[in-house]
Amino acid sequence: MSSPNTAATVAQILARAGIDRVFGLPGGEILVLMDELRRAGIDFVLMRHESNAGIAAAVYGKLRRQPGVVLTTLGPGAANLMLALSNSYLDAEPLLAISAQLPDDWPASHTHQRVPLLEAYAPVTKFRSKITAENVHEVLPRALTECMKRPYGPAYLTLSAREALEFTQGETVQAQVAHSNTAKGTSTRQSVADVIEDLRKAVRPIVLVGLGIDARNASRLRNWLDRWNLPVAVTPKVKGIVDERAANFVGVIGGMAADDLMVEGLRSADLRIGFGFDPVEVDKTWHAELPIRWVLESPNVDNIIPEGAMLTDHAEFLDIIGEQMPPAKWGKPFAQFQQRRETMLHDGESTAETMWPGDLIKELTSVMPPETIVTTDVGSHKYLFGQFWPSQLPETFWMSNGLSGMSYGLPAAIGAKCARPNVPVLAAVGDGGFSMNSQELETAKRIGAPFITVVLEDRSYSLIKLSQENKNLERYRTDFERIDAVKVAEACGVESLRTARPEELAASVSGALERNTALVVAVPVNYNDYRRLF
Ligand SMILES: Cc1ncc(C[n+]2csc(CCOP(=O)(O)OP(=O)(O)O)c2C)c(N)n1
Repeated sequence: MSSPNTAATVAQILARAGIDRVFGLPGGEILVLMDELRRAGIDFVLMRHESNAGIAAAVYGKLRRQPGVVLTTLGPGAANLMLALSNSYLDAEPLLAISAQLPDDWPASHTHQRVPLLEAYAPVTKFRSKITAENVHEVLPRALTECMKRPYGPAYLTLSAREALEFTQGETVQAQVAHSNTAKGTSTRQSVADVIEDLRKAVRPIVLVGLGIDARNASRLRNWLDRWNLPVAVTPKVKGIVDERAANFVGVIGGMAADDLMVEGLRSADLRIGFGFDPVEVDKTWHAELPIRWVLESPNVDNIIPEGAMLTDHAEFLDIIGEQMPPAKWGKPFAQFQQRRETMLHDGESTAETMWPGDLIKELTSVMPPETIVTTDVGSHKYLFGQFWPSQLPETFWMSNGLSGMSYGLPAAIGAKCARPNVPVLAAVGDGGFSMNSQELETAKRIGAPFITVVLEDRSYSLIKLSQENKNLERYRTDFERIDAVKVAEACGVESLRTARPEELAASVSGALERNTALVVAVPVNYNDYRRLF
């Protein structure tokens, strides 16, 4: 049997690593690889923009506990990956991006579409390399492995159309893509003893859970926190790791709605345990000013290990501590904060023209089951959902909060629906963000990935408009005319309606869930209402 070409070898390695879908947008230089993927049984999810393809792939991958893979052409297609790679880097989502590139021996005068891709993406990737016939067996498995090393993140590879046709030597080995933790620092028993000692002395302790926790440790974590009745706060990206309806849940930290209240609460604590807590999600500086007892199992994003951090295996830690008796009783030291947080959501009402954001959350939670995966875009609506969506289950809430990049919500919903076809998916997006990539509704329809999109319409980049006002700046160039989301959805073949009536929102979403169809609901909101929540 003749040896396979490099493109075929890439496809085989990916297939053996369990990759069944690659997201992307083609160009002439990747057609051979696309064809080899097809032959290897890997579906190519054709999208409308490479950035969206990268976001969808990363969410798909993380939910499947493997790297998501995005494939683009060279030059412009590759250049469109910056946002997705940066998001993967700062939001710890495993993403392998592969782009075409000009062959090395192309004459120097051939500058058409020549961009120094490997150099350009070096600062935002954990590993990058050119793929050749000689190195494919080494660099592709390595790239897959790097994506899954905690903190998860991106790897970037290029393959020229010429190299794709070169024949490879050697046997295709199974790439090892299981996730890996960093080696332990402190002994687990010692870490547990130290934390118990801290807690013995604490009157107002709080556990801050963040991006560095593995979702598979959710039940261990809940067992410990609930049995000991320990107050807990989470960052948006791990919403659902604890049940947010539980009595010991204090709130969401990391720049969401009610953030001043949350920071006041954190300042009033006498012990803050940073359990997998990663400040990449925090846009303020309290994490550097207040003492934190860090219990991490891997470095934080960008390989940062905070001073004095314990590096310890979380599962082992939780198994040991979960069996001990609590060293003290704390009651509900943050009750006042919990009460104030709760009240905020009821501090307004819908009118005939606009829906009060609190009603929006209330109606959607009343009809969407707990296993619903929620994705948000970036803006005021993200603050709303980040703080007030009552997540109950791990891995059911997705937002860009390290990069905080607009245009995340819709493609993230596509990735989530592909990974979990049997659970409802809700994308909550602003009208600004929606206009960045609403064309992907057609993608979702075409590939059979129906989800609910709620577009919060305020005809403005409201978060930025509020910021202008807070800075006493003139309101300048932050408003826009409406692009009718209902018509956009229709144009993509998706059912849609506009309503400011809470009951109509609930009824339409509930109907779409029953029929398992995609739905876009445009909900007019008043940007001023957000003031009462921030
Ligand atoms: C790609 C990108 N561009 C710009 C920003 C800055 N930004 C943050 S929020 C925001 C406004 C978003 O507006 P919209 O999508 O309508 O949501 P809203 O704030 O109205 O809820 C902007 C422009 C960003 N975070 N990401």
